[in-house]
Amino acid sequence: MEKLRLKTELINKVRNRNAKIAVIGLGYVGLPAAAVFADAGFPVAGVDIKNEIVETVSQGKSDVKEPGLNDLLRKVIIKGKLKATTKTVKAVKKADITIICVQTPLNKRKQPNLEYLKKACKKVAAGLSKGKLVIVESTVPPGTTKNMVRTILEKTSGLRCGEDFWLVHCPERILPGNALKELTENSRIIGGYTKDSSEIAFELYKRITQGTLLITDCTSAEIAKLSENAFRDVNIAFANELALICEEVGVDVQEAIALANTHPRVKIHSPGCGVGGPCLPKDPCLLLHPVARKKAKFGVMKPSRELNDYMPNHTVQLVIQALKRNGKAPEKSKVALLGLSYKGNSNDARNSPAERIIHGLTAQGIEIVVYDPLCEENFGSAKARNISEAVHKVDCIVVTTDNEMFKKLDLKKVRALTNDKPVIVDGRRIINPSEAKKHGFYYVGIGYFHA
Ligand code: SAJ
Repeated sequence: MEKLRLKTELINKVRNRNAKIAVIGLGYVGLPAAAVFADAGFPVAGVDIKNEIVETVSQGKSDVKEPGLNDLLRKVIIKGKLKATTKTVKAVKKADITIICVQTPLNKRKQPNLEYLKKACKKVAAGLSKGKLVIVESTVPPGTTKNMVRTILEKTSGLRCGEDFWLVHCPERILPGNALKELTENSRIIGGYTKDSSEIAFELYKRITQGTLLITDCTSAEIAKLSENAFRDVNIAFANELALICEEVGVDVQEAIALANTHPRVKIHSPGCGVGGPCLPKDPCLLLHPVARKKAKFGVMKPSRELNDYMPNHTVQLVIQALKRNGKAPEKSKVALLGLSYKGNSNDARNSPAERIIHGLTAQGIEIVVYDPLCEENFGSAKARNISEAVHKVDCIVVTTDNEMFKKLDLKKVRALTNDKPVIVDGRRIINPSEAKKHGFYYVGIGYFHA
């Protein structure tokens, strides 16, 4: 009876938007989530162990570069709906609902490092009391919520999951760079440890998103989340393998994929010079974690990951071959690399293929100048202030992201600034090969390599 009373109480608080929320981890996932819940009217405590983050957020600012996020933060901080703090246990004690959004990176051996999550869970458990809901939004290996998270919460608090408190895995699904829109529009998967857990979380997420709310159990939610990114990674690997085949047989992979994609049930992704970011390179490894010792049977996701990981090296090889074919010694050549972020039109340099390409080219003694007006990173290379400065007296231009501005390069103007016999290595296939050739470039692209 008490359980039902506590559940009804919490649901009513959620419906009245006065359920207090603590969001643990104010990074790329937690901070936009905290701001959106606060904007929906909930009193939110944003918790981070880093003082600098708490200070910045308290001033209504953030280092997480998401369009619209600073404006929203300012609004909810001024309204008093969002307060940032370093005190996890205190914030959890006051909260009715705690949402864990800490990072779950890979270690050097590409195994999940769950230390941040464990520490967060211990602190959450120390502040836990009856009638509360704990939500894990962090991306985790299958089984983590119902095993590791539940066990830590129960052991440290002495409470029983599903009886005294509720537990849900509600994976984040936001596209970095479009977080606010996706948080309020995307469908969400609600993986409850019990039916009651899902019911309460359903009421909560209904208040921030117009998307459909899909109810399941914790582990199905974990697998679904991981498979979204693993599917994308495998699909891109397939496109990359096609690109390598096309380079061998002298076919343009872009044309081949466009033709194949006219079939109503085919949707091949785009090949490229690498797959970066915080999610795609990591999530297949988390998904494979439970079967890590049975490697032989699982031969799709791991080789796909390896192929995608190889693409920056392949791009380096294309640059070297193209320079040599044009009578240029790599160690005496200068390359302009356009695009530093991990994907186009983004300022985010996490796991960027550009970094590996820069290191590979530098190792060959190639001089590099980088250019990306959207991204602050330079990966240790000289950085040009504009495109003219970038391509001045270079032997080769390597395109690493599909930024809108790189698609509109004035090839005639660029050609007038480069050295003789210039090369373009198009890592994103955004430059028209005929146009490039017309303006006197030797054009090489992923999936378009002519010996
Ligand atoms: N890429 C390709 N070819 C493609 C598509 C992408 O080479 O056809 C490359 C991009 O250049 C980039 C990398 O893949 O380097 C990843 O970019 P992305 O746009 O696929 O995705 P992310 O990492 O920014 O965000 C993904 C999204 N997942 C899916 O679209 C299935 C997002 O919705 C997730 O919320 C996010 O991961 C996450 O946080 O898990």
